[in-house]
Amino acid sequence: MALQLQRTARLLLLLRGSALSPHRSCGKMSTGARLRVLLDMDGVIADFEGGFLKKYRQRYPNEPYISLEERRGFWVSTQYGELREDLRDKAISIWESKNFFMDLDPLPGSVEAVMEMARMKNTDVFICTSPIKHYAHCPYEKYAWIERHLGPDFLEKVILTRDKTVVSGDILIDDKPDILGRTWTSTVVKRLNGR
Ligand code: BVP
Ligand code: MG
Repeated sequence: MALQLQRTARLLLLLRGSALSPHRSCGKMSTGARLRVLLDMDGVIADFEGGFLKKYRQRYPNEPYISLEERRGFWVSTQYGELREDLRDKAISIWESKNFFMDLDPLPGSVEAVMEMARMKNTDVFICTSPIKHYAHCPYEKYAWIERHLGPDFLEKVILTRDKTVVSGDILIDDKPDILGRTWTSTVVKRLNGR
C-alpha cells in the first residue's frame, strides 16, 4: 500500500498536463490550472484492516478470524457474516468502539506520500473519507487522527461524506472499487494482500 501510494504520488506528476480532468472544459488541463486530489483515508493512509484484525482478535480470542491474506471483498462485515452469521455483529462492534479509528496505524509510507503530494506545485490535496453512521466516536477520531499524523493544517482539508460522487475534484485515490462519480477519475489503490 505504501509503495502504491508513493508510486501514485509520482504518477500524479506525470498525469499533470494529461487528459485526466473530466470536470474541466476540455480534456487537457490548461497551464496554471490546479489539480484537486481527493484522498481516501481508511485503507489508503490509515490501516483499517490491520487495526480491525488486531482488536477483533484481542476482544474475541476464541472466535474464528480471517487473516489479511484470506480477506476478500471490500466489506469486512460481509465476509465475517459469511464465515458465521453472528460474527458480522461482532466485527461491527470493533469499529464502533471508542478509539478504534484513533488507534489505526498509518500505512507505512503513506504519510510521507500525502506530504509529497501536498507539496506538489498547483496541487490541492483533500482527505475525502466516509464516516460510519454510528457517529459517537468516528468523526471526532478521524479529525484527531488527521491532526496527529498529518498536522493541524490538514484539518482545513477534511471532507466527511457518505457519498463521494457529490464531491468535485480531478482524481479520487481510494481502495473501494465501486465508487462511480462523474466529476473525477477514480484510481483504485489495491490493498497489500492483493484483493
Ligand atoms: O468508515 C469506514 C469504515 C467503514 O466504511 C468506511 C469506509 O470509508 P472509505 O474508506 O470508503 O472512506 N466500513 C464499514 C464496514 C461495514 C459496515 Br456494516 C466494513 O466492512 N468496512 C468498512 O471499511
Ligand atoms: Mg477506503
